[in-house]
Amino acid sequence: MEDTPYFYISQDFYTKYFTLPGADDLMNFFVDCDKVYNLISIRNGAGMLKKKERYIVAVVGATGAVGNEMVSVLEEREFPVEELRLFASERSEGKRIEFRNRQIPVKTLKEDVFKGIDIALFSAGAERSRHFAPIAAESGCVVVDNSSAWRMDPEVPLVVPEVNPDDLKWHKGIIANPNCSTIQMVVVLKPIHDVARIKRVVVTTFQSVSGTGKRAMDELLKQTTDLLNFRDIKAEVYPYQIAFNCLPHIDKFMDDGYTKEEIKMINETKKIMGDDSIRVTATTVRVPVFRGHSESLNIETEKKLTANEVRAILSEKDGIIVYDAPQKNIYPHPVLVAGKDETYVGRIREDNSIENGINMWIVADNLRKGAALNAVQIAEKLIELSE
Ligand code: NAP
Ligand code: 2RA
Repeated sequence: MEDTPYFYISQDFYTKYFTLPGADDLMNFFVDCDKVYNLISIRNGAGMLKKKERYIVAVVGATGAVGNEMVSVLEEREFPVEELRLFASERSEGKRIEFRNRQIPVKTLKEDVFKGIDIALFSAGAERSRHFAPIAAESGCVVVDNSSAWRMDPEVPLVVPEVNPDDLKWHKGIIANPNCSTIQMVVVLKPIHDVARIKRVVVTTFQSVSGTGKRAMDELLKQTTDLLNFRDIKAEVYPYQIAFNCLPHIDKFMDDGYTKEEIKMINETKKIMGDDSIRVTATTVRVPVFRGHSESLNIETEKKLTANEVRAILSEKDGIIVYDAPQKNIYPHPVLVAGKDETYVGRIREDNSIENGINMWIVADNLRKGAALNAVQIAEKLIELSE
C-alpha cells in the first residue's frame, strides 16, 4: 500500500481524452478522474475489514430482485449482523423489508449514508455503483458490488470463493461479484482446468427473466396471463414478447455482433480463472423461465478426460452437485434448482467430434449463486481473512 497518492495517466487515456476536447469527452474525462481519485484514496488506507463479533451491514438496492435475496441469504446463513441498513431509490423510501422478524425501513441512497457501515452489498445497477462504491469504500466500508461497473478494473478483484478466494487479499475497498452466468460456469470449469487444462469453451446460455430484475419477472407473469386470457400484450422490458418465446439477446449488441452479456462471460472467465489463454465463445439467450440460468457447455481440454472422470472430479467439490443419470430422467433443470445454493451438473458426456472434449448441462439459481449468495460468501471469506 503506497503512502503518497499519485496520478498515473496511460497513453490510451491521454490519447482518448486530452487530444479530443469535445463536450462528451470532457465529461467522460471528469468521470474517469473521479474514479482514479477515489481509487487513490482507497489505496491509501481505507478498505480493510476489521475483525469484529458482529458487523453493520448495508444492502444497496434492497428492494430489487437481488437485494431482496441478499437480505434472505444474510438471515438464512446467520451472517453476524449487528445492524442491517437498507437503501434503494427515493421511490422506495418508507417501504419495509423483514429481517429476523423485524421490519427494517428502506432509506434513500445518498452520499452520506455510509458512515459507520462495515460491509455494503451493492445491487442497484452499474451507474449507482460507479458513483457510490468509491464513496462507501472511502468512508471505511468494504463494498461487494454486484453490478458490471468494476468487474474488469485491474484494481478490483473479481471473486468466486470456490475459484479464486486468494484474490480477496489484494482488494482496496471494492470487490466485484461476477455476472451470474459467469459464476456458475467458472465454478464448474475450475476443477476441470486444474486437472486437464482447458483450451476452449463453447457456451450457450438459457437465462431466466429474473436476471433482468423485478420488472422483467412482472412482465413475464403479465404477458403469460394476458395471452392465456386472449388479451393483447405489451413488451416493455424486452424488444419482443418473452412469454412462450426465446430471445438471443441479453444486454446490448456490440459492433462485432456479440452481446455485452457474451463479452462479459468471455472476459470475466479469464480474469477469475487467472488464465488469458482459455478461449471462450458464448451465445446468450433469454428464455421464459422465472428463476435459474441453464448453460450448455462444450469444453476442450489438453489432457483427455472421460465422462466418468469428470463426474468424479466435480462430485467432490463444494458448491457442485452432479445430478446425472439420464436413463432415469435425472438431469438438472431450473424448476429443480430454484432456491438452491449449488450449481447442478448433468448430461456429462464425451464430445465424439474432437479428441479431448466434454459436453455438459449446468443449472444454478441466478439470484442465489449467481448474485446474492456469492456476494454473501465473499463477505464471509473477508471475515475469515480479517484481523
Ligand atoms: P432490480 O430488480 O431492477 O432492482 C434494482 C434495485 O436498484 C432496486 O432496489 C432499485 O430501487 C435500486 N435502484 C435503482 N435506481 C436507484 C437509485 N437511483 N438509487 C438507489 N437505488 C436504486 O435489479 P436486480 O436484478 O436486483 O439487479 C441489480 C444489480 O445486480 C444490477 O447491477 C444487475 O446487473 C446485478 N446482477 C443481477 C443479477 C440477477 O440475476 N438479477 C445477477 C448478477 C448481478 P427501487 O426499487 O427504489 O427502484
Ligand atoms: C442477466 N446476467 O441474466 C444478467 C444479470 N446480471 O441478464
